[in-house]
Amino acid sequence: MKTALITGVNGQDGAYLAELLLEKGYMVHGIKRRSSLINTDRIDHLYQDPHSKDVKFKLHYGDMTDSTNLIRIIQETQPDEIYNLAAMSHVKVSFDTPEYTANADGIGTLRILEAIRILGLEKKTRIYQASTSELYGLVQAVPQSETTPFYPRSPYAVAKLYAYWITVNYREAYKMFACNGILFNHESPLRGETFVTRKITRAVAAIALGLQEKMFLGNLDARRDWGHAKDYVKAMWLILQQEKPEDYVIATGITTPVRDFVKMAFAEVGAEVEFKGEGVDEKGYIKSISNPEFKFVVGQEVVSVDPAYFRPTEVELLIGDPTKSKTKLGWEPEYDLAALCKEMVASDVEIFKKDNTTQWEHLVG
Ligand code: NDP
Ligand code: GDR
Repeated sequence: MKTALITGVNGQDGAYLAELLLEKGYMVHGIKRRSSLINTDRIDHLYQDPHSKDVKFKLHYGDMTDSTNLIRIIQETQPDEIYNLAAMSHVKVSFDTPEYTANADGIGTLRILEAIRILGLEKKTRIYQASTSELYGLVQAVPQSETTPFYPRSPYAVAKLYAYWITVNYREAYKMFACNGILFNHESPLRGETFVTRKITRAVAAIALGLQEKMFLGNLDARRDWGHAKDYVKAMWLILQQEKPEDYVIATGITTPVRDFVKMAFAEVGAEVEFKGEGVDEKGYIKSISNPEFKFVVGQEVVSVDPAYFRPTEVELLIGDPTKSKTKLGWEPEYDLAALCKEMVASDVEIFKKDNTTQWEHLVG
């Protein structure tokens, strides 16, 4: 039986990955930082009573900013594979907390790599680093592949650039099996509420049920290559099962503007949206309704632009080239954007039918 350690186990990807590795028969250890309220909703279905025999899923308190804690957990768990998913992962928020982001996302990765060296686990433990399409930032060339130059555009992306290169450096310097997965945006019903797809699907559900009048968004022109997190955690696992440690782009190869995702999400609840105006004056209106179950009104203004959501420096266009992962890993996504959007809207409609609180909708993100 293999042992895996997942940092950020209660995040979107951590939850899907823990489920996948448990299905594969792994002993799974997860690192979770202390919070004032228990925030394990995404992994509650995987919970195993630590008092029972044969526990296969165990949580440990830890933090990416605490080296001694990470060394102790790695020493205790002796993992065959570490998936380093923990990070302050919100690009806009990284402009507000740049130093913390550098510490957790950049130096945090170094702490894991150094822990492996200190404990003499270079030959035993394989490491997956959660790298990101945000590294490409200001467009140099499209589609973006493993050889496209980086030009990060946020404190988050700059921190992740350090993490990317320190992973490559430790692989070369100490012959460690350390790999970067350069993952493009991936979403799911478990996506954090302040990332744009989930913000949209939640707002569509709340508006459809008459709990909210409209949503405020930032840059509607930004284009992203969106996939499903469930498909992307399979790629993480495949990357660590190869003979040689290498870096891989994981993407769908299709890019879509934020504005079109808004239209797709409204279409799921039978509302056609049209956009009128330009720049900060652009708005989305209900043009027609085909499902009387929901509370839309033709002509209702359902989307406004709020510049508070603009980023000081933006990443306008991401479109990945997954050729290497498809040919070398044999990776193939099961979901397309339409199926992803459908699942997210349906999930949020169900959530709001049970619990109709939307009070923090406009706070951040
Ligand atoms: P989430 O934001 O959903 O999860 C991040 C996890 O990291 C949470 O469990 C969070 O804990 C934890 N965390 C944050 N800071 C610390 C810290 N200092 N110490 C310990 N744990 C911490 O992100 P995703 O699951 O979406 O992404 C996983 C990783 O992949 C991240 O590194 C992200 O940057 C990267 N990535 C994500 C992509 C995406 O589209 N989803 C694309 C490319 C890369 P808490 O719940 O307490 O906040
Ligand atoms: P991103 O994801 O920054 O790509 O980072 P996000 O969903 O936050 O933004 C995508 C694009 O949508 C635009 N946008 C808005 N974004 C948010 N959050 N809120 C809004 O109201 C809004 N309006 C428009 C953004 O400007 C942007 O262009 C995600 C994270 O998961 C990172 O951790 C990961 O590394 C990258 O994806 C790949």
